[in-house]
Amino acid sequence: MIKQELEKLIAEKRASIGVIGLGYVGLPLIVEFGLKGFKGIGFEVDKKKADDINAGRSYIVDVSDENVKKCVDAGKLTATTDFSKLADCDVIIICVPTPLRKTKDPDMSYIIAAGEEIQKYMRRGQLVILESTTYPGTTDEVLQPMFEEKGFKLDEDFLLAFSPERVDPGNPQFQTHNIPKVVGGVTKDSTEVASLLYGQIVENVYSVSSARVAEACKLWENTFRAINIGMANEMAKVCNALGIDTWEVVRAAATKPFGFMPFYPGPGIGGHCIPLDPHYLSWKARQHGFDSQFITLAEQINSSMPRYVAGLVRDALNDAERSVKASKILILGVAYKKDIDDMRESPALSIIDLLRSRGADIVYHDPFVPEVTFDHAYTIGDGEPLQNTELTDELISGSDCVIICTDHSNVDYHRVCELAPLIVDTRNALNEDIRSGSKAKIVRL
Ligand code: SAJ
Repeated sequence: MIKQELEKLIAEKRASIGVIGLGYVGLPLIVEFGLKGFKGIGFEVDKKKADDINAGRSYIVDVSDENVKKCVDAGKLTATTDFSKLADCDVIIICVPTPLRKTKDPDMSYIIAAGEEIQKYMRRGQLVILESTTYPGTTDEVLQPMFEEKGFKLDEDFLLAFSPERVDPGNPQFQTHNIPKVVGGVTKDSTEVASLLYGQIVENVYSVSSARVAEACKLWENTFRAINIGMANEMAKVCNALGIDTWEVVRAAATKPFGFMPFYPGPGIGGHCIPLDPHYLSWKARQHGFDSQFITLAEQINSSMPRYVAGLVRDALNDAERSVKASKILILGVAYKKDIDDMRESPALSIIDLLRSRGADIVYHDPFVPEVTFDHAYTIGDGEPLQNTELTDELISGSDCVIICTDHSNVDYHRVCELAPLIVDTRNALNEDIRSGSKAKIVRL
């Protein structure tokens, strides 16, 4: 049985770690192993990424060049596009994207491609772990047969587990080493060896009884967020209809020291996790004849927010006896959440598209985002790319409406309030102190 062999290699830090996919999950992971003395081989389809890493350069915000260089110089990290080197790895961890198709069905092509590469070079004695967020059953229904059809037997020739990634890019408090790691093997041996492995780099490993439990755990975490954000967005619509300050209500509710967790309304939800992950769960549930209504409803509410915001803008301009058509609109902040540069599924894309389609003249300012393109998969949006515009006094005062889509910290909102005639604030960026001194008419979610 290979369990003992792998346990010895791991305990003695002689296990070589292969990571397929060196993005915001894979790169921090392989560097963490390298810093702890394990030899890592990173597998990428993007040669530029591999070259950057071998040159000691990081392209991921949470990973320093210094740490990449330290691992490379110590011979603990090489990156390659040559997947035949998978045969040299005792452990192989898959960290590839799991996007949705246009039909909102899971796109398993990246996981299958990684599995096929592993299958091609598999040898006796390897532990394979999937980290990519996916529906419960992927590890044992998709990956396990790929390896068994080559004649490899689980527990005798290979081990197989799932461990959800919990990377929160840019989070200063929680990094790889101090985020509890859930680990579930397809077999008991797989769980135990995978848990031993992660225990080398993570302070708290939480083992569960199967890969499916671990897969479902991750989806529960992120579906929880999507549904609660959906509730916050619906509460915003109700509060607006009742003339109640939404943000004051949720701040008051958050004083409850138990049984409540604040979520906040916004212009919609963006990112590569929350808008997508719940659909992996609902898709799998549908395969078993179950329609997960909460996920569907949350998605309907969250994806209605860009149109709701465009309606607030239309009504506010109308009150100023202006039409959306030919209005000069400045979008302040376009990234999908504050203080990052990530545009994936950003609701700002939909808001820009909706207003541009009604003839508005749109410019944006976002200190993190030099250019906005409309080739994103799941948001409304097409048309010409936009370039970041400098936030001058003239730009603000010359706008008919300023929409705060993302509340980046490094914007002077006092100045915006002094100069703008009309502001639609979708993020409560303008607190009471700023609002009190404002000459602008301010509309809030
Ligand atoms: N959002 C709201 N209201 C909220 C919270 C978020 O409108 O109360 C919006 C954000 O503006 C954004 C979207 O939802 O557009 C997603 O925001 P998020 O805070 O969930 O951030 P993400 O997408 O970076 O989610 C990641 C996830 N991490 C992993 O999957 C490993 C998520 O599980 C984390 O909880 C989240 O980071 C986090 O807490 O930062």
